[in-house]
Amino acid sequence: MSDPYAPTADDRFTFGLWTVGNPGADPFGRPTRKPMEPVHVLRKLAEAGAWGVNFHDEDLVPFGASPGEREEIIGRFKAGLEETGLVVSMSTTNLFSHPAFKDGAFTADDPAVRALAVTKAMDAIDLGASLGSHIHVFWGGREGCETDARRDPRQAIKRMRSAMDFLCDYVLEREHEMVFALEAKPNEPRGDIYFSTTGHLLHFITTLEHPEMVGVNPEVAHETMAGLSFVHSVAQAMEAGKLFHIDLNAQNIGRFDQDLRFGAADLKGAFNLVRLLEGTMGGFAYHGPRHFDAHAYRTEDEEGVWEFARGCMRTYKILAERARAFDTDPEVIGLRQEFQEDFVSPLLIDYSPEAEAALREMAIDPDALGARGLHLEKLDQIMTEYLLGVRD
Ligand code: GLT
Ligand code: MN
Ligand code: MN
Repeated sequence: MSDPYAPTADDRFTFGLWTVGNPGADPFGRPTRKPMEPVHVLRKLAEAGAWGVNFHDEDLVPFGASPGEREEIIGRFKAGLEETGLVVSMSTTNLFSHPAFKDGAFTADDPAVRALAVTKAMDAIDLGASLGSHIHVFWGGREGCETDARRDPRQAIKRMRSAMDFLCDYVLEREHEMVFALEAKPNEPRGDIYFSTTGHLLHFITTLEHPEMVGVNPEVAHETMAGLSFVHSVAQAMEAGKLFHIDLNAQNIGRFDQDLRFGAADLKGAFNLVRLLEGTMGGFAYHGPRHFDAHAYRTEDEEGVWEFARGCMRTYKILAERARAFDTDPEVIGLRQEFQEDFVSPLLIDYSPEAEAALREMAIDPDALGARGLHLEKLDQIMTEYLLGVRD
């Protein structure tokens, strides 16, 4: 029998060149793995069953490459895409590595830095578009500070807004079919990063000139670093029609940005996330790329990297299968349906004196409501047993 967990193109699994290509350096130690050629990454990703690939401008074309080198690199990469059938599902701009961006890119106080950042972003957008990307991510890793002594954070917000407005107009002018997905993180590498959570970004987007062109790219690790429920952040983004992209990985609360293999921590959180994305929980599913923004442990050699990549996809598919089983279990359906007879929502659509009167007339006994058991212990235990594989 064929492996039911083998990834297919329909799963839309993607990896960044910087994820599987991560050489294992950390602030205290040098790389433990050799850099990988982008075309080699394409071949190995295709072999593992991924659907797409993502990159920062600099993952592909090193900063400062000559026009000739640039053309040669892009040509080779294009040939690699054709050979493997992988799509470019997302592109992004590296606005954090170069020392020029040490105090921010779009939000920097120095106007020359802001000009450089916007120009670099336009070039990265063009590069992505030329290779088929329809989503451009902005992760403002350096958009923050260690001290608020100089920059008024309101100024930073305004600068970010004008950069986004400018770049949306640029995309429209160039007639690229492209949207933006903004990615939040509370800290690291800056002491504090502006727009620290997905919720902050969801509001910010409503203040843009082209809010329809801009959504979010929540990352498991980043929301978890803030001590928040990733599932709830993603749900809010979906409900707002703003989940344009997602960065899947794993993270323990209170740690540095771990970017662990999907499912390597908080399996229950991952399970509920997959229920949400796959729509087994109810409501609509997410149809965008399922991107693993994670990397292999620093202890691994290249074989370990591909083990890691296969693990991300396999765990997602196992969780999706478990999610379908859980959400179609008659006992689960019964327990979840307890409040199906909803006699209040229709009254709450619009205020009217009649609706008010109807609400006031209901003979509701608060003590009876308070005393009743809600069977969530039972439901949660069933969920645990599905996750542990002892219930089908
Ligand atoms: C960087 C960061 C990721 C972002 C990437 C996109 S850059 O690797 O840690 O979370 O998604 O810019
Ligand atoms: Mn990310
Ligand atoms: Mn991360």
